[in-house]
Amino acid sequence: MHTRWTIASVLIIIASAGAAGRAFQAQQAGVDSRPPNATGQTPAFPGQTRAPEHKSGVAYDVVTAAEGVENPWGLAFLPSGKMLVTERPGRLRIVGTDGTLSPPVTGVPPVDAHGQGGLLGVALDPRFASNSLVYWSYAEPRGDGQTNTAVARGTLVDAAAPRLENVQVIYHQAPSMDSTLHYGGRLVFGRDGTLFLTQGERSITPGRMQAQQMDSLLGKIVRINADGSIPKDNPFVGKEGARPEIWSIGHRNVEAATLNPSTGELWETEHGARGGDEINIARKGKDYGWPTIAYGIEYQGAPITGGITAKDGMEQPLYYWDPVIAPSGMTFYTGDLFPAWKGSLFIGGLVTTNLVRLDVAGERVTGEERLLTDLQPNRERIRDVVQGPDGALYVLTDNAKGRILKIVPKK
Ligand SMILES: [Ca+2]
Repeated sequence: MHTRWTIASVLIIIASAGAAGRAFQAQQAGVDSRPPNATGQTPAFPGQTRAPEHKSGVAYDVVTAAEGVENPWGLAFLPSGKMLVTERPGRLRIVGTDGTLSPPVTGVPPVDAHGQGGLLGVALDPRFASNSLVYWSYAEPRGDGQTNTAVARGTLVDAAAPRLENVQVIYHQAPSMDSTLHYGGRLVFGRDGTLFLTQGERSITPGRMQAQQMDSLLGKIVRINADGSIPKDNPFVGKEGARPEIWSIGHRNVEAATLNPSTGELWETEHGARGGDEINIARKGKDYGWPTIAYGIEYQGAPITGGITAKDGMEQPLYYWDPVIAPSGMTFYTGDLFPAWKGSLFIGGLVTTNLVRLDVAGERVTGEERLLTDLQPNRERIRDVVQGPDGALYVLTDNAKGRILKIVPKK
């Protein structure tokens, strides 16, 4: 039977081509015009990915606040204005306000610095001014190639030869795995003084499959008290077969987290595979889906698990990227130095070698901007971003000769 081309059908074809064109233009309006790695995936709601580009037009200078730090991973400001910085190979240093590096702080337990492992996140006790306690996360060697993420704390003595005293290991992820990948490692204190640790699932298949298992600490965000004991109001306390440290489940590899200054909730960003980096609000007892649901595809190109992006009982990311940024480090800007950035969410991009700025309205991302794009020629990956007490933004670059960059208003 011949198709009869009527005027009406031609008009329908022209109209639908116009709609496709407009959809393509809408995609082009995001900051990344490359096509997604996964074809045929649909966001769960409008604006879940590819927010429109919003150039804030803020003029800034980038100052090198310190250099010669080896693969810096985490940064915390001391009340003195000095910085505490971790170097992934296993050293903790104090950086003076003039940028001078202290000798390595002694007392740090051994770390396994292969692959993505080493000395990772760092945080000050909320009562640091009176107790001088600092906390750090790291890849813990367990023999026979087995490692796990761990958390230790100690009393910091900031002297000419700085040291940690009364060091205690307060948390070990279990089980240990023969993998050098996906340690997670951000430490964030909640408003109630409990300590969140973001983790990964160690990447290898046996670890990945445990992200949904309640008797495993892989692929979980955990919440502990500052002494390592378990908060009584954790969601799975007293539940048979579930680890009481668990706060939320179904995470792939979380290297960025911060408290939302308006709500006090824990916002986190996690790595996807090829496509599928996510922003989530990690809520008590919730399941963030990995590896059952995911955006993007496997590195080798196959669908992830069943190739589905949504399932009842599993949380949708509030935002995702495909292609990925490889997120590490995040902070909401609350300072006065950059009024136009107040409320923006800043996230470090490892693979994009730039700093991502997002406009956030409630629980939605409404605009995206890429800053520090001139780091690209030297492949300076951004590992962490922290707001300083002066309201400037401080950024760590992940190189053997890494830098601490300070972003200030243009003179
Ligand atoms: Ca997810």
